[in-house]
Amino acid sequence: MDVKAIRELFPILNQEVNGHPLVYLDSAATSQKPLPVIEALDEYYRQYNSNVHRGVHTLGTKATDGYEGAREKVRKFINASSTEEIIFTRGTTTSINTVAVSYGRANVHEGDEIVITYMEHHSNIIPWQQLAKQTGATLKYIPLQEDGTISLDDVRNTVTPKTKIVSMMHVSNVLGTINPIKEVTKIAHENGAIMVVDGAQSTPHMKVDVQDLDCDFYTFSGHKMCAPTGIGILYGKKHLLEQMEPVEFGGEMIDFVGLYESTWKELPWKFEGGTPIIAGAIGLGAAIDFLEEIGLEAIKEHEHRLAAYALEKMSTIDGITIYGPKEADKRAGLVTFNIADVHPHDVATVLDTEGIAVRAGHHCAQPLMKWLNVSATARASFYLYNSEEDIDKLVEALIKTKEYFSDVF
Ligand code: 7TS
Repeated sequence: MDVKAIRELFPILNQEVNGHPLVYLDSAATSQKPLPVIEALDEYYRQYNSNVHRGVHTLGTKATDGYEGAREKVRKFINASSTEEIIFTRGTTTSINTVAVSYGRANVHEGDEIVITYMEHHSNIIPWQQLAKQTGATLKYIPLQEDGTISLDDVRNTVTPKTKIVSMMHVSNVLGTINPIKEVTKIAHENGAIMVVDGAQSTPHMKVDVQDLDCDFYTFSGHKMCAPTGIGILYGKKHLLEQMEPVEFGGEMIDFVGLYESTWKELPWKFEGGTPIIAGAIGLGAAIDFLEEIGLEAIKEHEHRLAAYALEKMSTIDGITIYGPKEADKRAGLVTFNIADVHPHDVATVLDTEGIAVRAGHHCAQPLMKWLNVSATARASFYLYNSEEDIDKLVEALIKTKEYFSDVF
């Protein structure tokens, strides 16, 4: 992969921050956007901005083709069997909430169980807490191994015939752990439960095949994979989506409206109430074209190399604690860490003065922070535009940070 050529396509990276060339290591929060995506949005707004599914005029037809064309690109991208299974949402959070509200309230009852893990993002915890409260179901957690992975034995011990829903992240935004979704799905199905996957941190970085995984729902966000904010995907198996009620009611999602009764459009539109996220979907389509042209395998390989390099270099820093699996092949392209006696917010602030952007905080995973016995951590996350040089700069700045704080205190 030619990182230098790729970087040229991301205009935002070509700038100085606080007098230093920007080193962007916060792609797990949101990725930067390449020219083909920026240009697709520009072209849409300059040349064919229009509402979809209604007008017969030329711009409306073009916008509808762009919007529905993007749905087909998403279908192929995750290998769903039909575009009826691809619902445009605002992002992972909205997608998981849609499943919890629509599937959950209809199928989960008192005495049933919902199973998640200790490593989940708040977006994959709170919708299930709410569902458990509303239905009288029990929320159960699959424990973590010492190294921040899960064991299939623990999955088998936690999931029971009472379990109706298992929901799990594919890749952890804190530990970098890659979870064995295919195997967990099998265990969920053997117990009569459905499998929901939070794919926010997987789809940007690796090939995902929903038919191979056999999961029932798969959710992800466009903004972490080079697309604009405000667009995401809910994939669901057709036979489940067909049974489910819409969550939002209004324009666009209806077939017939009477004074007291209405009927819904067929899939996938019954879940897309209101004027949809047209520009966002077109931008997501352009992002998928861009990622596929480079190749998800090449991106995964590149990030794997960066993670291995970062783990090796960063572990030489005196007083550093790195969280998650120690072996690079068990994890994705991010490294979460703490430096002894320096608060992660101070680490991130000092790094920012060197032009290096990392995230500090609880990363929307407070139960995981509790499990790690910390209140916060710092995190460097990589994407296709990062290089070994970025990691060298990070390590150099971390050593400086440590020295600065040991001089001050
Ligand atoms: N699930 C995981 C695993 C995530 O990492 C995130 C966002 C979400 C769900 C929510 O995605 P959204 O697009 O609906 O907001 N994670 C992060 C992060 O790690 N830092 O900032 C956002």
